Order: sequence, then structure tokens, then C-alpha cells
Amino acid sequence: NIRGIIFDLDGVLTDTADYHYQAWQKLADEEGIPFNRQANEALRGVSRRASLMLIIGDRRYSEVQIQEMMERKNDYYVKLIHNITSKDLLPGVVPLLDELRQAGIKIALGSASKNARVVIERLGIADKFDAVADGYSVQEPKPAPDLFLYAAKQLGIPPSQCVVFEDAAAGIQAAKAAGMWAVGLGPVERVGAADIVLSSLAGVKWENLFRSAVC
Ligand code: B16
Ligand code: MG
Repeated sequence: NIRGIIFDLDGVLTDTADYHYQAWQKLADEEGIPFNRQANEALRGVSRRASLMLIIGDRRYSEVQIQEMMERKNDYYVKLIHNITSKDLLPGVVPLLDELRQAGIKIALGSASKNARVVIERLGIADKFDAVADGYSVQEPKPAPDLFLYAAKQLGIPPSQCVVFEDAAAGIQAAKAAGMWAVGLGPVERVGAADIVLSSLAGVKWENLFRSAVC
């Protein structure tokens, strides 16, 4: 009996991944660190600090330099997301959110991003969420279960009655570690550990998903 759904943001509700990529690329170029679109794939759903650590590899930087680079990347990212509108919602998102609300299911955001609130506001869907768990909510990032457990707690629903929609391997891992059902969006190689794998949310009806698998 599922009562709560937790949505990841980047890669599930909208594709901010390309903006994250552009911002990291600019930073890497300025620092003379090799980086490209393919390397960016490993950063999907990964926190800002962990992303930077993957980019710098074994290059040595002080904590002060690391902080400065994270801020610089974020400044670039914040500029890029300025122009987000409801046109940037991925197909199927709004009908699904509306169907869930109609069915009396509680909805939470579960994003690693510290910019998540701004993004859902720009997308025009902020009022569709009963709770928001974002980059400020917990200490331990995905794949730790903390963020999704926080979201479930905000909803007042036990983890076993929650489903997480995720596009990242780290996110699926976090959902399973939290004792939740996981719907993976994307290729099996990436989200195959989920209970259900879908290519996208386009045309997805909760009623059908519900009947076919998780419950
Ligand atoms: P920020 P999600 C994640 O969002 C992104 O996929 C990841 O690329 C980013 O580093 C992370 O948020 C932190 O974002 O730098 O804005 O705090 O997929 O968890 O919605
Ligand atoms: Mg994601």
C-alpha cells in the first residue's frame, strides 16, 4: 500500500544535468583539468563536493581552494538555471503529479541539489509537493539513505510505503538502502538495481505501474 512518492529532480523532473555539465566544464577548463561530457556521466546524482573530488582526482588542493571551486561552479550553474521555465519539465511529469494528487498520494522532492527549491519554483511545480528534501536537508549524500528517509519523515509515511523515482545509480542505491521501492529512469546498465525500470515518465500512469508491479 504505497502512500508516498519521492521524486529526484535532475534527470527525473527536468534535465539540469547539462547545466551542471556546462558549469563543471568551465571550471575544469579554468583549472586546466581534463574533463568532458563522458566524464560528466559519472557525476549524475552525485553531490557537489563528491563531483568536484571526482573531477580533481589525485590533484592536490587545499580545503580553501576546494570551497572556492565549489562556489565558482555553483555561480556558473545558478546563472544557467536562471532561464528555466515550465517548458523544461520532462514529458509526463505534470500528468503524473496530478494523478498522484488525485489518488491522495503524498509527494516529496528528494534531490541532492542545494538549488532544488529554485528549480522547482522556476518549473512552476513547487506547489505540487507536500515536502522538500534537498541538499540542505541531511549530511550524508546519496547513496546513503538519509535524504529519502528525511523526505518520508517529512511526509509522515513509513519508508516501506514510499516509492522513489530516480535516474542515478547512487539514487537507486539510496532508495533501496532506505527500504523503499525504486523506479529507475534510464538504461538498465545505470538503473537496473531498481524494482521497475522505465525509459522515461512520458505516458506513465501510476494506476498501471501500481497494478503491474510494486504493490
Ligand atoms: P548542487 P539530483 C544532483 O541533483 C545532480 O544530479 C548533481 O549533478 C549535482 O551535483 C547535485 O544535485 C548537487 O547539486 O550543486 O546544485 O547542490 O539528481 O539529486 O536532483
Ligand atoms: Mg538525478
